[in-house]
Amino acid sequence: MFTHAICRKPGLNFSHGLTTVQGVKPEYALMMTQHDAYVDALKKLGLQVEVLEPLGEFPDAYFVEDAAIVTAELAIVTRPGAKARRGEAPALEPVLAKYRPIAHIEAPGKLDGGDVLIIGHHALIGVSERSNPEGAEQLGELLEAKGYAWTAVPVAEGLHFKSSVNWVGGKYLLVTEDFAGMDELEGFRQIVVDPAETYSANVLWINGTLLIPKGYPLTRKKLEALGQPIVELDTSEARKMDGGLTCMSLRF
Ligand code: CIR
Repeated sequence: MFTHAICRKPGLNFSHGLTTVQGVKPEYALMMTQHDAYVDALKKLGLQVEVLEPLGEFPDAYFVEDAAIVTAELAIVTRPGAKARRGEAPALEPVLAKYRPIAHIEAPGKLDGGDVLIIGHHALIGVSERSNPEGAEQLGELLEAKGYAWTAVPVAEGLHFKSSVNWVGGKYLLVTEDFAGMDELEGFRQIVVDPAETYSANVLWINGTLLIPKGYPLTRKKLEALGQPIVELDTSEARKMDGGLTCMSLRF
């Protein structure tokens, strides 16, 4: 169960962040409305949410998930794979230090929290364009020292591992077709997202409720079968910046 979350408000410059999405204009006012609704949803689910101010020269900094990994035992300050985002991680350190002892991913390791999915005491660590094998290994060793097992997973599609694979409770993972049936995911039951709705693989389990992006009815239907409460949140503006529900908070 989670008791806390850390979020960061998007800045006026949020549309200057990294993105592969072309031809659509992100709207600041709408982004803020959607971010407020996201924070409210976390609070309604019982979390104490610390909302940080925008981080001036880092327009992607509200995607706080990438700059750290927080477990029950420690907080690991990452070394984000995109150079333009690297300064976001040290800026989070004093905040995290209020809650947990701190560890770091060191060069040449690169790691984004969006590539890390921890389920119980097992970490799936994506090796992607942003996270390299050294980063995965460093995180794996830090976690092993605390009693976790870990598996590296190649991420050939999508920005991060969690763009395509997320835990939805029990033994279930929600996965895109590209990841369905992968050896590294053995032992989990897989709910496969319809190819027309791949973005909706990025869902967020909070204490028995599933937060899902608004507008993906096929995924909603598949998840309803699990019998958990579902809350839909509009993520249209984060999506324009290649982000989604998991990216906008650290939960612990
Ligand atoms: C980036 O390209 O780094 C940001 N615009 C999006 C990061 C999304 N984060 C995530 O999936 N954990």
